[in-house]
Amino acid sequence: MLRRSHPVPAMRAAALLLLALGIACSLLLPAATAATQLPKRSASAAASSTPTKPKRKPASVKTPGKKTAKAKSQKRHTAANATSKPQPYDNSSAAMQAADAIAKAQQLDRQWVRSVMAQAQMLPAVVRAVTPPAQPGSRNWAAYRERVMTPQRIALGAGFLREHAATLARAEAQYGVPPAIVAGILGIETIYGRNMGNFRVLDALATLALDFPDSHPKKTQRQAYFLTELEAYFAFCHSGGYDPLSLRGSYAGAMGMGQFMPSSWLQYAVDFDGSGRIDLFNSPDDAIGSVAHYLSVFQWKRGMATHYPVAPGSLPADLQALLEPDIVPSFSPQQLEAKGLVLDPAARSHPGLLALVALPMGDAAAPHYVLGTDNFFTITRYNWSSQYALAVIELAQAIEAVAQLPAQP
Ligand SMILES: [Ca+2]
Repeated sequence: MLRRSHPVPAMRAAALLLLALGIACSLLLPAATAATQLPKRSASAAASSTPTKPKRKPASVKTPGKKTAKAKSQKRHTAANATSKPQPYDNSSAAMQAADAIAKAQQLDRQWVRSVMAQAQMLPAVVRAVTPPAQPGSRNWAAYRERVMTPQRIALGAGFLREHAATLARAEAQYGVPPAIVAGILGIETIYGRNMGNFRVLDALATLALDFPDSHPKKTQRQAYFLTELEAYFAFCHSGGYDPLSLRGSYAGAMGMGQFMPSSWLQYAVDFDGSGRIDLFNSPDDAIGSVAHYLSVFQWKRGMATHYPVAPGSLPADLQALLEPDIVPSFSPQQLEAKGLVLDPAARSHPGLLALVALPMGDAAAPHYVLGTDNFFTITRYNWSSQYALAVIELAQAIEAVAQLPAQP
């Protein structure tokens, strides 16, 4: 699902070349970032609220130039948004212009791209999925946690840890990411590959690239992002030998066990089972290696804690300065103490900067706070949400605890 992003202050902003996209990060740049306005998107199939997958920024896609017929077809499609039936793009000049731009940018056969685009459909369900609710609810960490931390997800995760222990250990040795964190991400995203999404990826991306809802406050940015993902999708299918008409994923076009967007698949996925091909749909090994590689690229630090608890009574009266950097680790333990926060011994000796992360608990209760480390921030590069990151971490802890119990016969 599309998630809301945290406004990451520009201070530490540095690298993700996200430019126009909405969600994705781009070239392996480290994370600091310009996330300010970029939402992360991710559209996880299984998680319920927000995650989107990481992604990099795509090479530029040409915006279709001519506008005459385009305006007409856009009008037609906009009208179609109100209907509940899929609308084919075969007579859409905007779709054909996008196809031509994609073919040119990726040096693909123009007729092939056009013929595929002509078979794409505008899906009203996808438009609805990204349309802001008339009455936005307030975020509630407790409710989100309850929704994703189900006994089934924990039990299946313990089984996943055991079954793939060797591969997870190999990924940790190579990339430094603990097995349970990798499993936690796959668990939140798709329940370990059990729910990878059932939208045709072509339709989802075409819909978001061509018919993104006008009511979304970041429509321009998001639509541009999805156009780049649509372009990446064609490149991905062409280079990987996939039929663009057959792949299925989330409503945002995220694919496979780890819900990688096309650009992320192209950039960060790895062949971890040595088959000679990257298959995030059917190869748990490739999914494990790819998730660990992604986190590694985004600066996962081997052996570092993800966060430290914050006792309710340990907060100073004035939190403004502490919360200003949001989830970007910006304060040393000593600086936090100087600002009035009471740290436990582990946090006090943390070798790096920390962020005071507030997780809203709805309108009625005070937020839940944790001190996030650089590794907490890295998890949010997978999906730009502190709720998502803490859910991954807590699921990881839970499945690790269950996996260590004697195996059931
Ligand atoms: Ca493989």
